[in-house]
Amino acid sequence: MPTLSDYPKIAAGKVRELYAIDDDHLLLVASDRISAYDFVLDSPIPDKGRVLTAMSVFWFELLGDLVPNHLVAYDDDRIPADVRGRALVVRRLEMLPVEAVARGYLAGSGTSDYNRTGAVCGNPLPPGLVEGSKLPEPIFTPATKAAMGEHDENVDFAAVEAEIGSDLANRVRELTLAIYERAADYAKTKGVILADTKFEFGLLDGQVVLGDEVLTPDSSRYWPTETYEPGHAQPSFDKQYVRDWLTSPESGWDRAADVPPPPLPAEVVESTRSRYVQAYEQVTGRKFADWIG
Ligand code: Q0N
Repeated sequence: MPTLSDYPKIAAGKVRELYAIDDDHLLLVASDRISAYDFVLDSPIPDKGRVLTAMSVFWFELLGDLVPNHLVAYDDDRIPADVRGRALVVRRLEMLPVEAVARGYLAGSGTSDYNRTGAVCGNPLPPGLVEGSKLPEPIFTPATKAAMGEHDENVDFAAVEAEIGSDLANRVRELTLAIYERAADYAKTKGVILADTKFEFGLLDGQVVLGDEVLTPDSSRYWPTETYEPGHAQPSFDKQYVRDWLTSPESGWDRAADVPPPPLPAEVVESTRSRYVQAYEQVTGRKFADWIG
């Protein structure tokens, strides 16, 4: 059995890491770390890495007939014991330098762009939309990956064409919208709105392949249908207890002062862990107890 230190680390994000197994294979490891208000918190959420990994696997399987993906194995001798259940063996791809975002609802930076320009990434939208509004149809809203600590920058389709060429740009847009439609339709049957989601694609043997994690709460906005109400920011399915506590007087944290947030109380950690498990079970219809690890 290998250990993680057998593999060179080739990339690290806020909460995930990527290691090289060999020329053709990488190990994508999800940690239990959680970010909120652009900080990585000191308190890990137990099982978060396993929940998000299980969710990615569910979606890779459901979408396999629509788009090829980089998943090779989730239970394999190449996976070190201490990351079993939260690590994937994936094919090494030539990643495209595009954050491929689909939005069916207006939220976050989409709302900001709309309020300034009436459009999001060059997609003109009708007047009168508000934070949380359902869009007339899903739109492709690409972004370019910013350096760590910076925010991704929304760009228009022409910028993607300039970056990767018109044919590839069209293929990425088509795949992004097709995957979003399939996933959003599925989530709707489970009582969940998939407001938006971000994909990363790469090339393998001239084919466009779906990479990264997919349709997790870290890469997507999932809203419970039950409490959906446009006109204000929707409560986050997974992180709302964390946000509410951090911004409550109880935490003693001054968000505006740009100091790191304090550690979370045990009950906030536990309720957040439970929300991740609930999100997994509600969206996938699978029991988290059946996941490996
Ligand atoms: C890859 N990323 C960005 C931090 C970076 N299958 C692949 N082949 C080659 N490169 C990548 C993948 C994938 N997935 C993806 N950087 C390189 C996303 N994160 C992943 C976690 O670590």
